[in-house]
Amino acid sequence: MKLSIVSSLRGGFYFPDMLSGDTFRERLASLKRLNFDCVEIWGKWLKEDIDSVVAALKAEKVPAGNICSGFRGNLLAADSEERMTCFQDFHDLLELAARVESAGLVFVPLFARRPQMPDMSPWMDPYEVEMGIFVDMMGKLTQRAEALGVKLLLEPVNRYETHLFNTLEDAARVIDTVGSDALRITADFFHMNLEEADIGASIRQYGHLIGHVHIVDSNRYLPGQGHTDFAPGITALKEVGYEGSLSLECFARGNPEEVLPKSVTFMKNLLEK
Ligand code: LER
Ligand code: MN
Repeated sequence: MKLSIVSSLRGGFYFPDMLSGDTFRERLASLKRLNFDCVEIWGKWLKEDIDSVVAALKAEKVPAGNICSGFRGNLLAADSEERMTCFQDFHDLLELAARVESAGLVFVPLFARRPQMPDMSPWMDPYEVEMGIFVDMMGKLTQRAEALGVKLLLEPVNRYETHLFNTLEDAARVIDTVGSDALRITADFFHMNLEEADIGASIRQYGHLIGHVHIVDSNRYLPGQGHTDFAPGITALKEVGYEGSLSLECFARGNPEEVLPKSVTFMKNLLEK
């Protein structure tokens, strides 16, 4: 397994950047000093900055593990203009994921606690409309991903962020419906901690579908700064032969320059056990 960390292109994203450096290239240099194996690139500004990103990755000899988000709006927005803009951004981001030679695009299809689509009962309720559109979109996008040799890495998130895919089982079910190897799961320990009954058991059950992992503690701080027992999850990932990356996507409690190296040691010890 490879240890990774999310970094942005122009500073800051969903979480504050923990790597020091004013530019992406400088942050890659910090990443190497901290013994990470690869980087997860936050997708915002990737289209605009692609040439300098490719140059920075090459100059620092840092592989791109994958890219995360960076699309406008929600893929399952009720407003068709927002939905289609987002869908087009997915096409672009898949190409960019291939350009940086990464595994693929990490994404959450909808941040909303209830369905956004109209109720078309008795034909379809809002949830069925959402799922119908999602499966249709995934059919088209997985064809593109297959041609490019990258994956769509669907991330189940907790119920307070989405009503749609909360567990690995939810994601596995739709992957089965779509039926493409280019659609895989991103398993995030923060969300699994809230939604899975037994993280180790879920990983063993759906491990063959896991394409990426976000590693973060119970309180969304760095691994080692909360109360998650990572051992059962890491052991299960080893058992299923997971070879992708574990990417830090979290906040730091304290000065990142001091606490980030401690978390890296914490993670490396867990992985070596
Ligand atoms: C959202 O909570 C999350 O975990 C991220 O990976 C969003 O892209
Ligand atoms: Mn995540």
